[in-house]
Amino acid sequence: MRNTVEKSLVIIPTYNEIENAEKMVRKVFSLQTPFHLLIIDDNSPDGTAAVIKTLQSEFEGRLHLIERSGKLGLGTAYITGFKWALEQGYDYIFEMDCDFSHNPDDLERLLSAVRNGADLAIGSRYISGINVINWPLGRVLMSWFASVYVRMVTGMSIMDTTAGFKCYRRRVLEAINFDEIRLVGYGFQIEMKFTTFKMGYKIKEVPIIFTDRKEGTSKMSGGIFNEAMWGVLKMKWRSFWKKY
Ligand SMILES: Nc1nc2c(ncn2[C@@H]2O[C@H](COP(=O)(O)OP(=O)(O)OP(=O)(O)O)[C@@H](O)[C@H]2O)c(=O)[nH]1
Ligand SMILES: [Mg+2]
Repeated sequence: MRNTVEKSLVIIPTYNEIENAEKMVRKVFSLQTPFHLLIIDDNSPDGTAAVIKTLQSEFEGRLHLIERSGKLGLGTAYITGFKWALEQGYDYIFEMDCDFSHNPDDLERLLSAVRNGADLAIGSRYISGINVINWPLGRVLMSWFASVYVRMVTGMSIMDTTAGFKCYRRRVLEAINFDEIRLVGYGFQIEMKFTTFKMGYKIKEVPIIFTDRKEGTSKMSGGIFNEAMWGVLKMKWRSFWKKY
C-alpha cells in the first residue's frame, strides 16, 4: 500500500550553477512544506555536484542527486527526474530552475493549485500582464510572441506556453509516454503542456513574477529558439495524424 502522507519533489536541473546551488538548496528546505529536492547535474565543470554532495549529510533523505556524464540538455534531465520521482512514489512533482528566476516561495502556491484540483499548475509570467523583471525588452517580446504563436498553432488556451516552473500531479506523469516527447529546451516545455492538454487534464496558471538570473551564466541559444518554432508545427502535425 502507498504511504498516505503526500510527498512533493522539486526537480532542478543544473549546469554550472555553483553560485546558486547551495543558496537554492537552503532556501527550498527553509519553506514550511517539507519538499524533497532532486538535482540533476550534467557533470558541471564548475563542481556544482560536489557542492550538493557536501550538503547531502545535512539534509539526509531529502536532498537527492543524479549525476549524468555530460551536458545532455534540459528535456532529458527532466525525463530522468520524472521517472525517478514515479519510482520513488512522489505525489506532486515540480520543475524549477536553479538561477532564482523562479522564486522558491511560489512553490507552495503551485502546490495549492494542484491540491485544489488542478492536474498541472504552471507558474505563469503572462496571466496578469507581463511579469518579467530585468529581461531586455527584445527577450520579453520574443517570449511573449512565442506564447501567442504556440497558442495559435496548438489551440491551447495557456498564456505562458514556454514556462518551466510547474507542478504535476503524479497521475499526469504516469500517463505520459516519455519516449514520445521529441522536443528539447523550450520545445520540451511546450510539448509537455500540449501532451497534458490533449489528454484532457486540468491545467491552471498561477501568476508569478519571473526575474532574470543574477548569478551564473545563461545556457540559452538561438538554436533552442528555432527548434521550438519548427518543432511546434511538427508536434501539431504528428498529433493530427495520430488521430486518424
Ligand atoms: N542538467 C542540465 N541542466 C541544464 C542544462 N541546461 C540548462 N540547465 C539548467 O536548467 C535551468 C534553466 O537554464 P537557464 O540557463 O537558466 O536557461 P534560461 O532560463 O532559458 O536562460 P537564462 O536564465 O538566461 O540563463 C538552470 O537551472 C540550468 O542550470 C543541461 O543541459 N543539463
Ligand atoms: Mg534561467
